[in-house]
Amino acid sequence: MKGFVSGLPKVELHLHIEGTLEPELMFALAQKNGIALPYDSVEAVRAAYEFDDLQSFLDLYYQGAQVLRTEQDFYDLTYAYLLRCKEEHVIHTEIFFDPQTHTDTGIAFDTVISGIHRALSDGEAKLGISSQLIMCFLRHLSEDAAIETLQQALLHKDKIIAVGLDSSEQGHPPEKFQRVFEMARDAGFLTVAHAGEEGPPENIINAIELLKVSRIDHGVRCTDDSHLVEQLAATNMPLTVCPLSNTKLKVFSDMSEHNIVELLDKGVQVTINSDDPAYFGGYMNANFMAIATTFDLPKQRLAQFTRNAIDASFIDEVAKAKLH
Ligand code: ES4
Ligand code: ZN
Repeated sequence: MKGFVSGLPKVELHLHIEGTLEPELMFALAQKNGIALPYDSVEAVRAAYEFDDLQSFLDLYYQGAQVLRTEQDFYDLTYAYLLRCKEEHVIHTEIFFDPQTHTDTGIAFDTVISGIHRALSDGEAKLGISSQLIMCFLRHLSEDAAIETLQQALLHKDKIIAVGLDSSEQGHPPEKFQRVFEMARDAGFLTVAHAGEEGPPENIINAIELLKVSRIDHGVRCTDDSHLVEQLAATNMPLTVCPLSNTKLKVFSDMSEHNIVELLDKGVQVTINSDDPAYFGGYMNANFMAIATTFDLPKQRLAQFTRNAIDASFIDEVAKAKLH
């Protein structure tokens, strides 16, 4: 099974680039940039990665991201992830970045996007990995802050395919961002949103109806509403599911409790993704293996996750047909 999963071509649709910051690079960048970390060693960082819920993770994730200061830092972070993609047969990836995490501490938007974009160009040229970039608004911050971020993104429209919504779902529902998402769509961006990760099914419904998303990120709590599950299946609304993230953040108490196979059986267009692999203990192959072994899935059904991801991707239709 390991050989099959490893060799299976994979498409990743839910990956936060700041969540690929491995402790080794975190330490190296902290030292280079003269930033103090509250850990003595790489091992101590890894030992701190025990989470109770989404917020307990986000606190460490935002802290870790502060070691990223220069264009080269963003390049190195992104290129390291792409090398991992190459190793794991990820042929296409759609990457989230959180500009506000950096601009709020004085790093220029241009610095962030230039470093990431230069790495993606090199990844395409040298590694043959295609990619797209999705800019996320931090939902715990204000609508005005999101609008300001959108304005900065307009100068880089050629590098960004879609906008998304991440961070703390509780208390920050999709409707808070209805206007900025409308502005983004008017400017030509596609939209996605994290919804139904910790929050209720209504957040999924509102992301679809009010934010007009092309995909739901996570969405696993849709099973609290059987009518919604039927609707997701009937409308081919993709869910970018992240198995190891969900167990690490206690969305499910154990992988055996995960509902991805139930959703697959019900005809929902579910995909497997790694979310924040440096924090959650594994990249794409580890996420596929967790589901394959827990549910004893045959190869054909595992390959369906890749077919779903190709269909759900923002690759143009001609290139999609070639991948199938
Ligand atoms: C995230 Cl797992 C998850 N959920 C919401 N926002 C996030 N940002 C980075 N990882
Ligand atoms: Zn996520």
